[in-house]
Amino acid sequence: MELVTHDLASLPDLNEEIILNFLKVRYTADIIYTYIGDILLAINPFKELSIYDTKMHKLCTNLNQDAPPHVYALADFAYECLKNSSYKSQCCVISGESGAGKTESAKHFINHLIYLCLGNTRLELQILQVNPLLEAFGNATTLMNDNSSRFGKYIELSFHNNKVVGAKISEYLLEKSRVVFQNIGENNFHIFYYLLVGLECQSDKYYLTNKNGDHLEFNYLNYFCPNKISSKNLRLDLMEKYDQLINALNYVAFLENEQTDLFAALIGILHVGNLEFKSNDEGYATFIYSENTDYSLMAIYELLGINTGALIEALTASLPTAGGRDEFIRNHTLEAALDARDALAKHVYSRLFYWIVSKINNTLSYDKSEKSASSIKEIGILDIYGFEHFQKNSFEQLCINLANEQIQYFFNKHIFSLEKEEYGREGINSIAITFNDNQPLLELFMGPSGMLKKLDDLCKLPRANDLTLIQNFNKDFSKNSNYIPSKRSELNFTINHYAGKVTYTGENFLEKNRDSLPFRVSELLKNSSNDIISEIFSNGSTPQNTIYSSYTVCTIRNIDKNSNRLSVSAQYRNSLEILMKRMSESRPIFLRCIKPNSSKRPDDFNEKFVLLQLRYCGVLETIRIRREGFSLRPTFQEFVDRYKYLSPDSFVKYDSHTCKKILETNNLNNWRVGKSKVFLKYYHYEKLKVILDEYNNHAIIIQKYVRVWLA
Ligand code: AOV
Ligand code: MG
Repeated sequence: MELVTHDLASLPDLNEEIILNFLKVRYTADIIYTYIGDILLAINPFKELSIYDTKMHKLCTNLNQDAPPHVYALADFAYECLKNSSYKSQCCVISGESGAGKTESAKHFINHLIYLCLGNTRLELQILQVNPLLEAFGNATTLMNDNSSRFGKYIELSFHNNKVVGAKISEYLLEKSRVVFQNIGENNFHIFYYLLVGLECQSDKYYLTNKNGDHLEFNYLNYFCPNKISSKNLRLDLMEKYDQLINALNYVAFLENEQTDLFAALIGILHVGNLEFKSNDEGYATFIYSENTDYSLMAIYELLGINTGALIEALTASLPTAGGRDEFIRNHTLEAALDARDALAKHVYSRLFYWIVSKINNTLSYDKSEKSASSIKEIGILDIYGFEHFQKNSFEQLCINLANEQIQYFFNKHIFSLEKEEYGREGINSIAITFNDNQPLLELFMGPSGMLKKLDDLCKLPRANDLTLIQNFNKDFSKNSNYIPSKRSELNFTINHYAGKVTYTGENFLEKNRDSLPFRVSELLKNSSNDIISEIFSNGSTPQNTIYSSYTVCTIRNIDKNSNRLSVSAQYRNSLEILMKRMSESRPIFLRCIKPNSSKRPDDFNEKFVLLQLRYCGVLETIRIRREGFSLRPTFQEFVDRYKYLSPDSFVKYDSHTCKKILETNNLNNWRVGKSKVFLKYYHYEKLKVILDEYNNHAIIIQKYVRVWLA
């Protein structure tokens, strides 16, 4: 029962100040990992540390007692459990706010698992290439993180005879609105910038320069242009990322023609963003023909493989009934035409993303008939987008924060319920276990008459709009303490999240939830001459991940008319439920990432900022409960081995009687003895230490006298 000084839960005295100071001292010495019992805390260093090398890989194997707290040690523990215990599946839940270091931790965790397998197989190398690939398509620079994940992912590694035999990725709700719009200071998905630089030598093929040879500027990239990159390093960095991307695509078995179609589709999306419309005298949208838009139409024809005349028609007017049986054509307003244009870009991008994920899954899958299912064990790694709080928060932030609420709920349930269970198992009178339970908030959103249900109901009403939605929210939920109507704007509302209050704007909530693509546009894409585009818009081309199947099948029908298509929030809710179920069937491993400051600076430990995170994510509660309860829990054997000299009896056994005798003889109160462990408070430990030291001093003095006497 040695005091492990890098375990917060075993510090003898605990209050917020001590904990913070403890973490700060470690952080200043570049020790970023600390345990709290079984939970690993990681504080983002925002600088390269030499703690991810072969030496550390070696140190963190076979549950080496000398291994420091480290994400490798956590992976090693999971691997040992896989080898030696009956756990069939485990899942590493990585949480923390945006930019705290979740994605980096996930990569280190997987790297170490692969190291431990030591198979050096092609599959292992392919698994390591998945991250750069997914990050190119699913990550972007935001105000909170230069490499922010704009989708959630759960990577499951399958093991047979302790070797990795396959992997599967499930992805969660990509933030597709980023394709067409980014807030000031933010970027589009990384891939676009890699391509613009990487494909420069093939500008003609991909329509990247105009007839005069000038680089084109794209509306969807806020007119970013490779020509204007002033920093040489940035250009080199983008080029390097492009090379890595090609390498990863080759590794994960994307054929050359697939890569060409994929890049063509992506550049095609950028050209879609350059299509321009204006409103005519009757208030209807008309296409603006100019040299630039003509060029983009040509590019779209070649790259996206669709008839551009039909496209302009489909963007400026729609057929109100399925299949166009009705002769009546409804002209679009300017706003509707721009929405249809952007919907096209968003749908193509998100389906390309799911197509990539399913291709990766195909490559990494294993032949299930060969390996008996019962001997397969799994380790899953969950890396979602962290909690977000911007000045303006929209539907996307709501979905992201909701996923974080769900993970927090899972954490609470596991950590605090486990504590209760241990007391129960040991027959100890229950200790008051209180924590900030966020179940009411989840109910507010996900309950049968919760906010998401209301949102879905209104989406089905043609006359409903964002304002009526918020009015409905205010009417139904104002009495809920987690919902605060806005006094400032009638389109806003505030939610009291576990991580703090966030004000959302209801702007475009209905449309984002409907996520509609005009029927005529989806028909055009279905008949595209770009093989990937026609595949992803065709019937039955459902991504592997079942959660999206309903989405893919339904969007090819007439969106306006079909009623059985699941809304975005309904799909999201389903996918979170599936995820939670999967996680609750696994042994969880918790990794909590903490952001030391909000400006991504190294060597800057902002105490207030850290404290807030420790508070809301339940770390302080965990420690408090351990303190109010019994923070030290040696087994009978550990206790007796250490304190046997303090027993009045010369004959000791590893049982409750001996333990009680030692504690009573030494005048200690308030301890408990369970069925296999002794439950002590930190001051018991201190007192026992003093008594033991006295005993040892006496023993030394006596030995000295005996030696003198014998001499
Ligand atoms: P996130 O995944 O938690 O944010 P990342 O893992 O992307 O955060 O980390 C953000 C940045 O912090 C990285 O790009 C690195 O620069 C730095 N960083 C994180 N961990 C380490 C580490 N162990 N060593 C060195 N630098 C690190 V988000 O995806 O936005 O929720 O949505
Ligand atoms: Mg991330």
